Amino acid sequence: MGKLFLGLDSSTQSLSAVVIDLASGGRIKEISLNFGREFPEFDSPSGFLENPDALVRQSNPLLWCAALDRLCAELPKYGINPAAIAGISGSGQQHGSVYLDAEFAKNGLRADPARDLAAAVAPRLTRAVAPIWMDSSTSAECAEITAAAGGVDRVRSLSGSAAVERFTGPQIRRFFKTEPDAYRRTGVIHLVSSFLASLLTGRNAHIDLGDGAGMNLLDLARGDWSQLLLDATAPELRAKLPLPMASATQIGAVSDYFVKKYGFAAGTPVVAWSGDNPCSLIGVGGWRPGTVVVSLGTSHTLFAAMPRPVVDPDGCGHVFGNPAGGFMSLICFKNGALALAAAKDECGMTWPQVEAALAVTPAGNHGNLILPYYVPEITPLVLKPGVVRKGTPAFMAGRDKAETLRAVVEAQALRLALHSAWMGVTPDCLRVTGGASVNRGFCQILADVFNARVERLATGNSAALGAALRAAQAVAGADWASLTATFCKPSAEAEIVPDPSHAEVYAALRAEYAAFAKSRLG
Ligand code: XUL
Repeated sequence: MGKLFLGLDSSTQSLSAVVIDLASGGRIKEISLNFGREFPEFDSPSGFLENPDALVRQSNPLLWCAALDRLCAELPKYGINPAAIAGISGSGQQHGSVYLDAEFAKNGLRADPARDLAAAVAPRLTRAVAPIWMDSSTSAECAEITAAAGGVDRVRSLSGSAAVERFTGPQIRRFFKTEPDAYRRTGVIHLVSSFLASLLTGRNAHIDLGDGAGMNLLDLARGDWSQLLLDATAPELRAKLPLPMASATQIGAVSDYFVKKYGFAAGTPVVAWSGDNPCSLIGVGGWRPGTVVVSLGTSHTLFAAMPRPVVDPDGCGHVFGNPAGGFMSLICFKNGALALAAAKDECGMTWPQVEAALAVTPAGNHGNLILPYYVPEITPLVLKPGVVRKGTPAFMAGRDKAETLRAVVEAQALRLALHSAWMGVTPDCLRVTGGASVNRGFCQILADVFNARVERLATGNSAALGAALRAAQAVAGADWASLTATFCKPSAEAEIVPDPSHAEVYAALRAEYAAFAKSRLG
């Protein structure tokens, strides 16, 4: 058997792959296809469809099919022989859902190698769009589910999260309410992760406990759907959901389509896909409690493996399954990469100029603060976007461009610290991953705000790496400790240490930022 394992990551803005070689301990390839650039025909520059309603965010699931085809076709171009791959797993943006008909539910996907995946999937969709994690349009459904299930404490203690707008259960309820006929025709509802896994195997894939916990439907303690939550969400829902399973489950082999069309070996095992945050937890080596991870991707998240589930009394944080067993806690902010890019564009800057702006402005930013809600926010819940400033007249007027950029980054770092207090972990080290982790100035601010060392890994794509490691663990029986010691070593040159004088400034600023946010948001 070969020793190559393929990890895929279908995120908001791209499909990426990481291939690892277990025999040599090397990560041999990283590939990424940006949806906006590579697939302009889907009109989704940032991976989702434009919508005049800022609360509605949906993607075209056929885009994800097209990307999977293209990526498999391109493997040889990157020196990867699909036939040498010994196992595959994957990661998907969390919470998004795909709606398919009774034929798909019964027989899975019969794709013709002479055509493409999108052609096979299109007639099976009962809903042309997939609501994604950026959607905030389901406040009414959250309230209805909460009331029907017996209150917020009940929902939170059962599922690990209060009912929240982007989670799959409230999204399913909205679909049932607005398109009852299409809901009735729906045979199976997949997460992005289980949908992509189903494409690979041609059979309906299980939903893993890591990603399944982001649906407001799973009874975390039992590892099964909660009948109370199913009933509170939509009728006959259990029959439309794949079974939840441990993340390490081998769910089948690659289908004939991938064998005939791309040359994968018949029988190549596919391991259940999970969510991008659970996969990142593995990909940065954070599988056991003790490591706190900050992911600076399209969303900004902070998460950590937890020995036992701890729920957020403020209702913003979540408990998901840890693919290595047990649980992980997480907070998520929607105003991540795209908000920083919006601030950069407003100031007419390039990324090197952003880095320079952070270098010339002082910690604490002369007291200039921003609430950076370029789009509706999740943590805390802000449904009406808007950027609120506090500070000097020049800053208030938007004339201080460098200060504006620093204010956005400081806000992004301060809110990570403030909203993770409920987890009860005081890290002396943060592992930082995701696209913006290459930005040294940003990581210095994180180190100073948390008064903790920042470690960075060689790959920004920890979700795809985590998926490859999960495939290796499940298929080859490799253990987590040695896998992560080999593949997730932080690079010593990339380490950033806190500056004690800056840490003092931020310790004082935390309370001021919290009070500013509270005064504006209630
Ligand atoms: C987590 C969340 C986001 C998405 C991004 O709850 O909504 O981090 O997983 O892909």
